[in-house]
Amino acid sequence: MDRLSEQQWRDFDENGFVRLGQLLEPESIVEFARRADELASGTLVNPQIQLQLDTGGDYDALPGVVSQLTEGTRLYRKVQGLEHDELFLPLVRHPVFEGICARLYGPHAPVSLFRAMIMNKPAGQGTYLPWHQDGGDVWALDRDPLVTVWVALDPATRANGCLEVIPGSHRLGLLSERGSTLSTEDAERHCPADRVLSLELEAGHGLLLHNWLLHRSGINPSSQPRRAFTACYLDGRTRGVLTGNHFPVIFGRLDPAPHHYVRQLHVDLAALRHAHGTAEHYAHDLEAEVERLRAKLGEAESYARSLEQERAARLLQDSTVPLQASAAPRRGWLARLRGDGAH
Ligand SMILES: O=C(O)CCC(=O)C(=O)O
Repeated sequence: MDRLSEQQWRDFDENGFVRLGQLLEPESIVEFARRADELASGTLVNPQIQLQLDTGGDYDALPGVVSQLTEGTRLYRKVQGLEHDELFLPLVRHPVFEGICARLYGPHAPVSLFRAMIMNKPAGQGTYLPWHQDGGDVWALDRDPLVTVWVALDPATRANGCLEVIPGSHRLGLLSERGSTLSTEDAERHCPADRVLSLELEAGHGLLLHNWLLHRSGINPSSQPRRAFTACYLDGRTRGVLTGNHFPVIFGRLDPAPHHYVRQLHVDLAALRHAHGTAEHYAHDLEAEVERLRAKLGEAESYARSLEQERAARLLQDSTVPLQASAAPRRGWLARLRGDGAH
């Protein structure tokens, strides 16, 4: 696993970004840039890739991502989903990026990919990207992503819309819960002109960016496109809050078995289901018993009424009929009530 030097890590901690030096050979740069253009222009079709058109300036006018642009166009802003492209996948898995993720998320943490894309500023066009941070509620994740890499596929210069950053601004944390684009007040307060640093970069060179670093980029009035590969890596346990799903794991392995806490919940649920079944059964038995006793009570009441009538009739007749004569039916009823007689 390739490693950054301790000095690079100190610079990253201090500034929120660090230069990674040359990561790509000239031949690979040409291949990657060509591939991005082919995917955007439709020469190469991959249904798992998403594309976004450049606006020529206005960030608020950006269209959504689509799977196809006008055939042959070079006026694209984004090619996204590059983990699904066989040429780009090895770049997504670059050993330098693996070492960075191991240092930031821990050597045993699985690491997943939020997105891998080409950000393009077409020659003579480009879309402004206002001051922002890469995190917050708009990202709809259950934990904050920390790390993004950015690799120039063309020389990135002030003239063609290179990245601009406020060094050290990652130490502010996320400026709003919502995240992403800064409010006008925050941009005025934290991004004064004298603190803005343009990160010019040679083609094939890379940057490591903390996701909370305040950054932006401008348009590209030059005659050359400004294409860059960028990838944001997540702690592999991260889930999207809208889907509950994990993201594709790039480094390490995410144990597919549920967490032991979730397993225990399943055990508890099974025990509760069993107890619920037993209680329901017992309740049915009790209800049946109540019905049986109600029926007996009805019988007893009607027998009591018949005795009352008999007594009243006897009184009327002033009869001397011996008591034993009416005992037999009573014994029969008592036997039924106890349940020891024939029904
Ligand atoms: O490439 C650019 O101009 C901006 C990229 C960016 O802001 C990002 O990847 O978060």
